[in-house]
Amino acid sequence: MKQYLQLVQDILDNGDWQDNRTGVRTLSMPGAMMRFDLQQGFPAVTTKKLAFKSAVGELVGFLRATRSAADFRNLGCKVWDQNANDNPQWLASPYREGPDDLGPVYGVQWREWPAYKMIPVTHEVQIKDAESRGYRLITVFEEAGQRQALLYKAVDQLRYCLDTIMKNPGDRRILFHGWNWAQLEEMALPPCHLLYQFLVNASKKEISLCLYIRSNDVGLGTPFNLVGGAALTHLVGRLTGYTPKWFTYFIGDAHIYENHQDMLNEQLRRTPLAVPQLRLSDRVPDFAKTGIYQPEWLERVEPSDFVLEGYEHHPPLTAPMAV
Ligand code: UFP
Repeated sequence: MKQYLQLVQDILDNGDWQDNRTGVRTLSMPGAMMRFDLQQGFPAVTTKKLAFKSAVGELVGFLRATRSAADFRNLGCKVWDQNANDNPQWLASPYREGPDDLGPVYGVQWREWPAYKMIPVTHEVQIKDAESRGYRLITVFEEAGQRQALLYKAVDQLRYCLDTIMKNPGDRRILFHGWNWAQLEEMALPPCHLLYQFLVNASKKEISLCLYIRSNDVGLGTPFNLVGGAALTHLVGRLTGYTPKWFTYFIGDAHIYENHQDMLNEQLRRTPLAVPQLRLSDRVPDFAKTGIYQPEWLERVEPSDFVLEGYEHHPPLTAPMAV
């Protein structure tokens, strides 16, 4: 994890002070990138104790399209509690449906992105085409003197990615997105890690992931988000028969909160330890061995199916999360 420590050092040395909505200033760097070879091991920080179980619990919650902090807690992940129940802006939001509600965050977008089409009723061929793609006619109404058909479907973007990896691995459009303009204000937190693109090398039987994260808390968020992205690459690789290779991680606003500096300076004084390995339990079907495609394991997988082997770390360090 030298790359992580280099990024921390770079922001501490070259970042600029920025004010932001949380009231806690950050040292910020506009744009950063790290690339990990997953065949060399799993990108786990070793200069403090990583909240691995919590991070894979969050991933499993996303895979199940959960919108409740209670569901995340039941999966072993408490990081959503404050966003659901402590942020005054969200507490006052007309979209919050009660305690623990987060709105249609990440997972909902990944698995159930709400897609609408408005087509003039005279364009029958287009309406038929939309219906053949799974859109359902919701209503017909009058708009600017023309009768319009409104059609809807919930898009399972992630399932679409897996299906495409199986059918057309050379495709350069295997991606899913979290930034849904129509629903941003309905979410406790607009998505940070928001664009995931899978890239397959069919001859080497390798799968890679490019992940774009618009805003990243480098002290607390980055180690956590690296786990989610790398673990997802392993899972998708297992279900489609490819070995994980490159995990490239792009950050828009890479920042260190003022009150995280002591923790990070302590980490910089520590020597990184051996890189651990991720093992997925044998329960999760390996397409390369069975030849049977079982995408329903996206929902069936449990946090305990992700095992970090050979993980050695320095003593735990904590710092407050900005909400
Ligand atoms: N943040 C992360 N990773 C996440 C997540 C949030 O680093 O997965 F959900 C951090 C980034 C930022 C804050 O410090 O939370 C979000 O605030 P904003 O929406 O103002 O960027």
